[in-house]
Amino acid sequence: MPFRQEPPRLGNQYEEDRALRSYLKRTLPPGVLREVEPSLAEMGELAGGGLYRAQLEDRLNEPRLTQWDAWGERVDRIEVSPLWRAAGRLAAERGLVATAYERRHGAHSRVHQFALAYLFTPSTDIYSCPLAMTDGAARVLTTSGNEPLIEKVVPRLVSRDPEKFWTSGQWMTELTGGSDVGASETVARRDDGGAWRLYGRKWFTSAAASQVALTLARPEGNPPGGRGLALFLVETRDAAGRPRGIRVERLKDKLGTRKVPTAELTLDGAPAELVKGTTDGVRDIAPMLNVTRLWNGVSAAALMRRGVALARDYARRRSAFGSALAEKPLHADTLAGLQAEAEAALHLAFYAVELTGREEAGELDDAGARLLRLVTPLVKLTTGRAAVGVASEAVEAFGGAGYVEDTGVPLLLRDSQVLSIWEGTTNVLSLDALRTSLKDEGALASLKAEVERLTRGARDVRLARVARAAREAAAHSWSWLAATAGKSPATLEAGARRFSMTLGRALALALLARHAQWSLEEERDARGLAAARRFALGGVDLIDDEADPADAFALMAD
Ligand code: MFK
Repeated sequence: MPFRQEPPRLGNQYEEDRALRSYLKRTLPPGVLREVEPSLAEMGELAGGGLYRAQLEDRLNEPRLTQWDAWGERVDRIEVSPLWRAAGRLAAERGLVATAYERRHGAHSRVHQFALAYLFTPSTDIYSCPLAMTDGAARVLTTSGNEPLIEKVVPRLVSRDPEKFWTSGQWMTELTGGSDVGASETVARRDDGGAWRLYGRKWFTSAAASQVALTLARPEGNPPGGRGLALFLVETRDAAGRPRGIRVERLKDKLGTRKVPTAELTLDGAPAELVKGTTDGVRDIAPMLNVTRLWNGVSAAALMRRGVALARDYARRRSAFGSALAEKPLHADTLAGLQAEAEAALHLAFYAVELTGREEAGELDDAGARLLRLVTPLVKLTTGRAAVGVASEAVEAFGGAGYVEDTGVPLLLRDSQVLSIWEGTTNVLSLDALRTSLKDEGALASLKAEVERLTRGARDVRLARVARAAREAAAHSWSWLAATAGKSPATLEAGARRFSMTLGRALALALLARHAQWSLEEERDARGLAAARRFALGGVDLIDDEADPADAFALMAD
């Protein structure tokens, strides 16, 4: 018999995900878990079965832009791949956005929705992007007080009927700045009938096939900066499917997320409706950013999980030097490190999901809301960076096969790389977390208290070292900020990433410790303990009290 290498296989991605099931068992009341579990098991079956096969078959398909029809008419039609068309239908039917707004299970509805998203995401080539923005738009609109827009658009965004379901874009990025949104140059002008029209160039608009988009523009005469921008809703096409005052100049040729039709757009009199006031657009769109950052965190955890699931299965099917890779201590040790990072990301992202659900259900007090404001960028930046590292290791775990496109494995790395870039890069979010901590000492104090509370319950002696590491790292963030703030703005800014990453990893470790204790007691399972101990080994406290920004500038000099 010639040698034949079995490819990696996936089973039911819900049934096989011990960490997710254990988390849900601890978090959801038994009655809620019983009600939502069938939907998760079905999604898990699809994600490891039909959807995964469709994803592999769809590998070479990409979105297509047709700018002109045969008779010289500008049409700017965007067609997405077959997998994406199927994903759109499925997302509507399974309520990937709707679940959060129907609120059948009150605050727990967000946990249900994001558990579905976590299972759906790795098999649908970042269809989570339009869903994230749609969710963010629904959140902004429902709290906007703009009744006509709420009535017209929100039922579409939260529909379970694929024929009615609309997705929303989030057009923010311009040539002048992806991060510095206040530098936007798009202008809003009233036409003769008094309606708003937008003129400008949007440089990087994800999921450009959406039916509506939230975007920022500067009403003529407004001052520069974020305050001078206003938030608008654009309906992208007329009833015949023609673009409304919008030209799609080209689709972006990106490293990853290649199924996402990301476009450069020219707005040339695009009709738009003001969502709230004529100023403070950045502040008005911020709730959308917080929702999409949540999706980013859950997507990061989900892609990490997929990398580990494939690498773990492959390790059982691949032999080298006389035995299966899974039996090799060093290979097992490497994969265990990835599993610990994935479990940490799961707990961290879902912690923010839980707070969001409680906020929306009116169960969060002011201190909780301020804690969530700080936790959101921490979750996004910590999980986004970790996802890139885990994906790179997962690719390597396949040896040369992981570097070959038709295994489907390289996709993991390419798609993970975006998670630390869009919706705010690691550095921009680190600065956001730093600013929030300086502006609201109470938020940072709540976070430190949360780490202490979570670790206090971790009584098992084997968790003592872990709990101490989490508490000391959180306390170090606090003392570094107190010692540095007001002394040297450059030292403060240069240390923002180490400060934020330390807070993010300290919170993740505290959450792992709390879950490990519960799992030891309730499930008689020591794997949560192993995850916490292993995650701690990867380093938590990254702060350097001696760091001098002059060193960085010296290193960067010619
Ligand atoms: C897989 C799942 C993910 C899928 C989604 C993918 C789609 C990809 C689409 C995109 O990538 S869209 C582009 C995303 N772009 C960004 O995320 C921009 C990153 N830059 C920032 O976040 C900057 O920090 C920011 C633009 C907000 C800075 O702008 P400014 O003009 O200097 O604003 P400033 O002064 O910091 O904040 C203005 C107001 O908003 C302040 O409130 P006040 O007016 O009351 O003082 C802030 O407190 C408030 N604010 C800012 N960020 C907030 C916020 N409030 C709540 N939450 C936030 N996150």
